[in-house]
Amino acid sequence: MKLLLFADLHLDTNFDHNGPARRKAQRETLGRIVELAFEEKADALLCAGDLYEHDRFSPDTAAFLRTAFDVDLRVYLAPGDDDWYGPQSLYQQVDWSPNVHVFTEDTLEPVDLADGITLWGGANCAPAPAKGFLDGFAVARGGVNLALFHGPEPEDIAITGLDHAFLGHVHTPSHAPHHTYPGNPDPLTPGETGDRGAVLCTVHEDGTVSRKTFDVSAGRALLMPPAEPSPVPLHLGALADERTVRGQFVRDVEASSLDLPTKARVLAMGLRALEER
Ligand SMILES: [Mn+2]
Repeated sequence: MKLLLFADLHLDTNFDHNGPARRKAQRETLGRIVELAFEEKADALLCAGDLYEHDRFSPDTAAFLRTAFDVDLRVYLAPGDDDWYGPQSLYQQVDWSPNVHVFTEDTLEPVDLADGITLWGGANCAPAPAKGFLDGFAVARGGVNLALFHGPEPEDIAITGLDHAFLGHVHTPSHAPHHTYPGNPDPLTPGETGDRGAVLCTVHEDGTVSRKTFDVSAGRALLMPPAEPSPVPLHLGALADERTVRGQFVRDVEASSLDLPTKARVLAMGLRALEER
């Protein structure tokens, strides 16, 4: 069975700069995630919380999410501490399509993913620090047991009888034998690089999981303000001596029969184009 996991998208979050463009890009990232699930023929899509931010979401976001998840694919959503489940939450306001399952209890509840494969999911039900879902939890079923929730790294997953936990909350990706944090797919703060994104998790019959991370970020390019194009160097003599494509270009233009103003224009445009390759 193949499950596509993501977490911590934080739709509608506040950014220091480029806010509107980056919030738009976050939506595009979700679109890419849903597309990827189809491309990779995933059996279900899992979100381990912090899908959006409760304090900032707009009615438009609710409509966007309803449409984004209205697809021919099972979708499981486990509310986190920033998108906690409660009477006022987006999760309750949306009339989800029947393929979407929102976990609503603050203890882990089982759903059948397939014959012999159970997914235990839970919700953060208060705007409090994410809770420890595994405290006192023990699996009461045979077969392969998986979990989906939002919280700090559990100390010992195997002791609960779970084979693997799909998690959100820790934004740095972590792929351990019994748990997976995919990390936030779109950078929220500078320096969030590395192997983060949506993680395709293949669940084997013995309960082990193999993983492949896909970069789905639409917002990364917007993280830094675009660099100013550098001015064209004036010392063409030094450039013409370079044993580079740029040097050859300068020598060819200088040796051509173009008039001086045209040469200058061609050099300026060509050097800029070469620099931007
Ligand atoms: Mn988060």
